[in-house]
Amino acid sequence: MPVRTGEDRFDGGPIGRRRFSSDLLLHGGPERYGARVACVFLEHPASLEHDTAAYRGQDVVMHPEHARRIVAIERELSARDWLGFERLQAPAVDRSVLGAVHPEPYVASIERLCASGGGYLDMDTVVSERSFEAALHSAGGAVRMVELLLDGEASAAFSSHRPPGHHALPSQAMGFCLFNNIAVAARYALDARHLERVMILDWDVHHGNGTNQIFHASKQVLFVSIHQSPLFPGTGAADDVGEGEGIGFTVNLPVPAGSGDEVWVSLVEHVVVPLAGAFEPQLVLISAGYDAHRDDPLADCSVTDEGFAAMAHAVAGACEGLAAPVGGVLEGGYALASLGRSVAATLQAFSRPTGDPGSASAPKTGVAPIAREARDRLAQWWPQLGQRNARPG
Ligand code: Q9C
Ligand code: ZN
Repeated sequence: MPVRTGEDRFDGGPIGRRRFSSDLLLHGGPERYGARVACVFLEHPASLEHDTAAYRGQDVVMHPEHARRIVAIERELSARDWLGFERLQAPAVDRSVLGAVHPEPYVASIERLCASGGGYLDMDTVVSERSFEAALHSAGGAVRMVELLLDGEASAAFSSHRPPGHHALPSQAMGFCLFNNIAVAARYALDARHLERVMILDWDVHHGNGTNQIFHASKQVLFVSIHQSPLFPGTGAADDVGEGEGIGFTVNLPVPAGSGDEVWVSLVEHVVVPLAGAFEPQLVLISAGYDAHRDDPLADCSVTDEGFAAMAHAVAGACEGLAAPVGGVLEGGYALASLGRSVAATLQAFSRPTGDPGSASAPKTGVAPIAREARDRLAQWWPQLGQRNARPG
């Protein structure tokens, strides 16, 4: 993979929020798409070496979370000239940064299992010899992305790695996830970079139980998850709203099987975006899974490529209004062609947050009943979402 290291691109240190590296602009960044923003795509070849296939005698049993997912994404982006994104190679995560979420004995246990040739961590979650290396770069990509966003080197970015992360608990792998990449990155933003408010939107079709648990008692992280219910992992009921001083800062938005763009985009436009306006995050991270796609084999929602584009546009537009950088971290998504197209739609929205020149970023959907119910429910903590303040739609 012809990628450059981060080190040889970004050596100038912090140059201020919402300012952009002249180096990136000089080298033909996305300003030719109309927006004066630098956008970065993080990748690492180790993502291709995390082998999840099971070998049963002569037969190879395919696992849905396989390396061709990354290939499919990069093939689609390559065909679109990377949509003006700068490609950077992700470093391995710093062990002490990882340690802020995952205790060292857990990290060491994953390292040992991989070194011994690999094995199963649960029925779904399997590692090979190179999986530990892949996982270090998957977390490292999310952390490097946050560094670039907070240093003003990029206003939007996407970390495209595997294994995914949002099901991982501090000391337990699950649901194809080893380390909770987005939680490690958010923790880094709070602890090392002293941010006070980070918003995480999880639009993977499965509930992000790991992230939900890690920030359950925190009011510094507003965690919002839209997920099919009932479905794996079974958590994420609407009445799980956080605990202690974190009450109201966990927002679960379960949707029934069959939900499509109407429901998903309406929830983003009429619940997630107003929540962002009320919380005023300094950084927005998206657990960007694409398994709510209508073509996905693991779930039963029917979001289209256009639906993912609309969700990304709504979030990116809100971030622009709040002067908050936005970063996507790849989670699930198992229909290869649809995954590639939907990631491309996300990147396109990130690079042009207000859409084509001249077009407004007004909501594209009305307030679906499920979004109305969520607003009513959330108004006790977020009065801006109450009836009195509802826009007609
Ligand atoms: N054992 C992600 O999308 N399926 N993970 C469990 C019953 C697990 C999905 C089926 C699905 C995990 C990152
Ligand atoms: Zn998923």
